[in-house]
Amino acid sequence: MGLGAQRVDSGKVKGSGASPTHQRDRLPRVVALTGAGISAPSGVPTFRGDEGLWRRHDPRQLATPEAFARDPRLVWEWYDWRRQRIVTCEPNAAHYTLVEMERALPPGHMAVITQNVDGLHQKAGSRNLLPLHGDIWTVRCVQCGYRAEDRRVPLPELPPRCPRCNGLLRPDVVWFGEALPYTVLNQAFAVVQAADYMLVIGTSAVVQPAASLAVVAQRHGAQLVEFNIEPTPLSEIADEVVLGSVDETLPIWWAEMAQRWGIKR
Ligand code: BJW
Ligand code: ZN
Repeated sequence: MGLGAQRVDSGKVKGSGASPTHQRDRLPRVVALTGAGISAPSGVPTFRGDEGLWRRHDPRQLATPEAFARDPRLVWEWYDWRRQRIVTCEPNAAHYTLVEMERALPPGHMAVITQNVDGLHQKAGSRNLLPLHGDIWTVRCVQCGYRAEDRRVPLPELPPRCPRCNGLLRPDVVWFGEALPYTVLNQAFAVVQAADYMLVIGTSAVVQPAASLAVVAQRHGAQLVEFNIEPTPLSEIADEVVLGSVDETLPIWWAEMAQRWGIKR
């Protein structure tokens, strides 16, 4: 999804003085921060852990601007392989639960901040979405800035070339040492500061600045709820840790909360 299509409302509900006649507006503001673990049940490889991509591949050789400058073809072979893995993957119950939450809560009360580049939140139908690390299905020219969606798998030529200036195209993702998209990151900080619930879903919470969003949310009064198959550095400060595969745990958590908040599903 292009940034222009994003609809992010960061207004606060806490202490907003909502009229009792507007019951829906009194429902909490929820933000989800998602990582590779939410897409694991869909068959998308994670980065860290026993089965993770970094077990077999050195991130410095593949996910840095220096690596791309050194060997663009090698970097593209890795991304082309990942695109071939992801293209057949479908969103799972966790992605769809976040869509259901967005539809059930008042407009602007639900946002998804994702570190994932796989496009599964978009495919599931999340609309209020902030992709922090870019999109594996978009290419960008390192020379002239040309940017376009490209869903061809496999790509016919590696590395692909810019149709405008014949410069090198790169995946439009954020590598280590690169700044996150400024507007998206600012919007992310705004929504977490307004959140009543911060759901941290399927991330090892070691990559910055994404992981710090959870801490900021909690400092601004949000309940921090973590969903993961194992503890992370955030678990110690989380208000609740829900262990288990997120495609199973998130739908259950949401069913309980929807009942508590009087939401008909
Ligand atoms: C399940 C599950 C199931 C599995 N159910 N759960 C020292 C200290 C602090 C920061 C730094 C530092 N040294 C360097 C930095 C900065 C660096 C950083 O954070 N490094 C740390 C690793 C140390 N950060 C950056 O460089 C960022 N940029 C930056 O800081 O810029 C500054 C700047 C400012 C101004 C100008 C210039 C620069 C950029 C970070 C970019 C990260 N990029 C990647 C690649 C994206 C493209 C691609 O996909 O190829 O993003 S790396 C990779 O990690 C990817 C992910 O989005 C990201 C996070 O990973 P994630 O999603 O958490 O996945 P995993 O695999 O780690 O975890 C999966 C989890 O799921 C696990 O916990 C499982 O248990 C769980 N799980 N199955 C529930 N079924
Ligand atoms: Zn170009």
